[in-house]
Amino acid sequence: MPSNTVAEAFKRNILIFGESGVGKTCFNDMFVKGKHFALYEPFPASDDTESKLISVNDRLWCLNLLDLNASLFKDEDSTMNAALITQMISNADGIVLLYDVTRQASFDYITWDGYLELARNRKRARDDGELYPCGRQRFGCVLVGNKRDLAAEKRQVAKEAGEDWAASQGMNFFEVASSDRSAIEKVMEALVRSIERAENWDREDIEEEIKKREEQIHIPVREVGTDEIGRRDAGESRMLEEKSVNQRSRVFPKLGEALRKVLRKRPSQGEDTG
Ligand SMILES: Nc1nc2c(ncn2[C@@H]2O[C@H](COP(=O)(O)OP(=O)(O)OP(=O)(O)O)[C@@H](O)[C@H]2O)c(=O)[nH]1
Ligand SMILES: [Mg+2]
Repeated sequence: MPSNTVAEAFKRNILIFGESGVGKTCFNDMFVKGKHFALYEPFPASDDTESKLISVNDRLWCLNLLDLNASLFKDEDSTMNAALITQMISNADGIVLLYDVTRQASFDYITWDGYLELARNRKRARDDGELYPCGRQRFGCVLVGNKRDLAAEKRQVAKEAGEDWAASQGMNFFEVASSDRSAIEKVMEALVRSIERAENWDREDIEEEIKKREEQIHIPVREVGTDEIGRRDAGESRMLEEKSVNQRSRVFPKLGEALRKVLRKRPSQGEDTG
């Protein structure tokens, strides 16, 4: 049964990532509020988020949108808070890479240095702590060329360039004008599908990792049981068993929590709508 209440909706964090002036705020506002060309807003504070419900594959998703100005990474005088940026990037379940079809530099940056910044910040979050206990966490991603309405006269980025790069990264590509709400909704639907795929791959990884570690932990117990147990007295073998239980509980809270987090958050494979 499809979810049909806000409480049942799958909540996901979406980051709109692109250089200054590519139209992130307009894109956001058109998707969330259906308003055309909102007022210019500078770099948002961390709580500057917008939510919107969207139905994809008979499920209701609650998308929490945040935008991040990729130009900040180029500005040496930027007062950006590195920890906040890392948090914004690492918390994103899906990312819209946005450029302006009338500005080649905005495409070059987002498909090269900007994209690398995303990878670097995801890595930093992994290395720093327990955010992704199982190694890596994928995110959904789409590439979007904005200001299509200006393309006839001012196009600098060939449509094929966008298509080719997106295909090389295995992501969907769109050209939109941020005045066209239905085009933006199609982008977000594709992003949700991309998030679903990423999450299913993550889930498979985590389950495999748990299985692998479980097998590793079992090996010494079995060896002790067959080869050595006869030579040890009962007290010693009990101690070995206790040691193995402790080992398991040391490993599993972390993995178990990761799996619980994924399962809590994500639709189960069995109920996948395909
Ligand atoms: N013609 C046209 N103009 C657009 C479109 N989207 C945005 N703009 C204009 O582009 C300018 C920048 O848009 P914003 O949404 O403020 O861009 P931004 O990416 O949020 O910029 P920063 O907040 O500086 O990072 C504004 O003047 C918008 O009106 C579009 O699809 N077509
Ligand atoms: Mg803006």
